[in-house]
Amino acid sequence: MTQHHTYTEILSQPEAWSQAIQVVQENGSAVERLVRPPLFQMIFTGCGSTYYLALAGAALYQELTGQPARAVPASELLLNPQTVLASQRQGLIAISRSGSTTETIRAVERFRDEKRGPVLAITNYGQEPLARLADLALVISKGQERSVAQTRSFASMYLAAVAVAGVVAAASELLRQMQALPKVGERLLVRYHDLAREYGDDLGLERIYYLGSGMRYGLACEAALKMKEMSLTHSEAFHCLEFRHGPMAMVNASALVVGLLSERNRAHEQAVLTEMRQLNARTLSLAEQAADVAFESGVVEAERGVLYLPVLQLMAYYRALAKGLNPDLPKNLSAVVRLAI
Ligand code: F1P
Repeated sequence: MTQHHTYTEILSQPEAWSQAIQVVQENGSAVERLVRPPLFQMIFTGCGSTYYLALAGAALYQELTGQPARAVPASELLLNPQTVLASQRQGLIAISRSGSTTETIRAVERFRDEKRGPVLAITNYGQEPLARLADLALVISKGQERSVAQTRSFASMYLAAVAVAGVVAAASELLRQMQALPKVGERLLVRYHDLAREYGDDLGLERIYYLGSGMRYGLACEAALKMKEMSLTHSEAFHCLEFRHGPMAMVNASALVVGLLSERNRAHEQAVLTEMRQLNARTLSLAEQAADVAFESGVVEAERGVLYLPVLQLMAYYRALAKGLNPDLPKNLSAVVRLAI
C-alpha cells in the first residue's frame, strides 16, 4: 500500500534538504553579489505551494536580514503590479518547483524587461524557463517529484530560501547549524510516523485548522494546502491569535486544530490550543520541545522551520488513503498550470 510517489517523496526528503543547503553554500558569493547594491525591498513570489513558500521566506528574510521583504502571488505581480512595485530598485526571488508555471514566468519576464532589479530563482528543474530568465538560479534537483502535490520539493526549496536569508544576513553560524536538519528530519519521520497515521486515519475529523505566526504562517498555509490537495478535506490556515477572532466559531468535536508553535510566543499560542480543547476540538502541537511532535533539534528557531513539514505531509497522505483517494493525483489538479497569457 505504500507504493505511492508521494510517500516515497516525503520519506526521502532529508536528502534533498542536504542538497539545498549545499547549493546555497556553493553559490553564497554569487547571492551576496546579487543583493549587494541597495534594494528598497525584496519581493518573494510563486504560485500555490510556492506562494506559501514565498510568504514564509519573506517573513524570515526580513527577520534575519532586517531588510524589508514581502510576498505576493505571481499572478498579482503580473496583473496588479502597481500594488507591488515601487519606483526604487527591488529584488525578486521567484520560486517554482517546475520552473515553468506561466504566471511566475510572465511576472519574471516583465520584472526583467522593466529593469526593476536582480532576479534570483529557486527551483527543482534547471532546464526550464525560470532558471534561464534569472540572474542566478539555485537548482535543487533532488527535490524533483512525480506527484502533483509538493512535499520534498517544497521543503527543499524552503530550506534554500532560509539559507539565502542566512547568507544575506552574513550569519555563518546559522548556516553551519542548518547542516544538522536532515538528520533531525529523518528522526522525525521515524518517530512520528505512527502519530501522523493515527491523525490521518481519524475520519471523525471533518475540518482541519493550521495555526502559525511569523514565518510559520506560510508553512501553516502549505500544510493546509497539502490536506486539501491530497485528501480533499476542508482545511484553513490562520495566524495563531487570529483564530479567536471569528474562525473558532467553527470549532467542535469534529475539528482538528494544529498548532505550529514558536519558542518566542509559545505561551500565547499554546493558550489558543488549550481553549480550543475546552471547546472539544482535537489538537496537535508541533514545537521544539514539550509538544505532540517535539523536534528536539537544538537548531535555532529561525533555521528550523522545515521541521514542521514532514509529519503534517504524512498526515495528509494517510488521510487521503483513509478516504480511498490517490494522493499522487489530486482531483482537478495538474502539476503545472500553463496558461495562454
Ligand atoms: C505551483 C503549483 C503547485 C500546485 C499545483 C499547481 O507550481 O501551484 O503548488 O500543487 O499543482 O502548481 P510551481 O510553479 O511551483 O511548479
